[in-house]
Amino acid sequence: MKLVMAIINSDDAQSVIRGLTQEGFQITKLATTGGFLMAGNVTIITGVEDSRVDEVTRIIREKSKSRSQTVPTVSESSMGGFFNAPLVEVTVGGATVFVIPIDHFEKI
Ligand code: 2BA
Repeated sequence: MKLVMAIINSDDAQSVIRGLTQEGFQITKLATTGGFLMAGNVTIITGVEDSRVDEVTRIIREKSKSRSQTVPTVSESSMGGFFNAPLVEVTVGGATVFVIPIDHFEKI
């Protein structure tokens, strides 16, 4: 058995969750925040049999798109305080997917 943990853009989260639950996967949705952009994203965790891992990643791939985002950078001034530095463009997933082996699974 595996734990699939997927960090998903908030805009794609509903579509991914619908796709997974329609195929019978049980999921837990966590409200998370990316450390770089400090913007909200969604982390989905689902415990699945090894034979269904490919199906989960296929659904996530189909339902999430990568997009370009322009974000302001903030730098510290030598005089103290902060000032706005140039905008930077980053490509944001899509999804970042981890597949983790599970030693033990039990519902109590
Ligand atoms: P954030 O950390 O907010 O990162 C958003 C996007 O900013 C990233 O997209 C990447 O394109 C860019 N980025 C992140 N750190 C950077 C850096 N040090 N320098 C330049 N650009 C940087 P994604 O790679 O698609 O990641 C989307 C979100 O997935 C991340 O949000 C984070 O919440 C999560 N994530 C990605 N890789 C991860 C990892 N190895 N471990 C844990 N979480 C991860």
